[in-house]
Amino acid sequence: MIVVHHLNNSRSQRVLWLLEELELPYEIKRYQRDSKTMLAPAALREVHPLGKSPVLSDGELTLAESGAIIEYLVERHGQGRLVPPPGTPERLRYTYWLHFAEGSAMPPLVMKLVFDRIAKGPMPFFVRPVARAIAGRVKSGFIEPNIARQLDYMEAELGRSTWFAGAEFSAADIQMSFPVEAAAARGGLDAKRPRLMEYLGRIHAREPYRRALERGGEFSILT
Ligand SMILES: N[C@@H](CCC(=O)N[C@@H](CS)C(=O)NCC(=O)O)C(=O)O
Repeated sequence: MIVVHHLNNSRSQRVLWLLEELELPYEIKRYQRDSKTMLAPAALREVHPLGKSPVLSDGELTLAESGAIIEYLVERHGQGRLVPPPGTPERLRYTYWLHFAEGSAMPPLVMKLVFDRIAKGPMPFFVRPVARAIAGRVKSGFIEPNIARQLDYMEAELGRSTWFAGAEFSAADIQMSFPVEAAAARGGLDAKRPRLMEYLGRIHAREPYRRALERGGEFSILT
């Protein structure tokens, strides 16, 4: 039986969604973030040493990293669904976006969250102006321009095809959904990039996406 080690409000929502798209049976083992630190509980480190979500168990296998999990599920259980045929330009784009999501898109979005928290977090009053100034410089000089450049690029790519890998919806769209959701939540993505906003709308309208939300429970973007 496939078991998803699922942390509330997290990237593991994508794995539930993929399993719903593939109509595979699965169980959810739930973990709750600490309400103050928002970190995963120590119990998740008993499943995988890094204690991050998602983690997938399938028989003897334990696998972390959402991209690796998605590749595994599609290859092992997908029967050719949600992946373009090998050797096609779409397959290469599929691979590219599958990696881009966590390798390029997420790091500046996570950095933004961290630096926003630094600026707002508790600290002695005399440190606050300095901390805020440093956080502001890093955000305006590095983080936000990177996010904006990536969003412009994604917006342009969605002008080439309906979905990230081509004309067909693929598992790369599931992987890409998280950075696009995160950008809409806190990365400045809005109606000025209509293709990305429309893409989000199309994702949210999918039945398997909705079923995964129902099974996963609360979902809002954190890290
Ligand atoms: N690149 C990893 C990132 C995993 C990750 O950072 N997961 C977050 C949830 S979205 C997490 O477990 N955060 C809680 C913590 O760090 O304690 C993946 O895509 O699986």
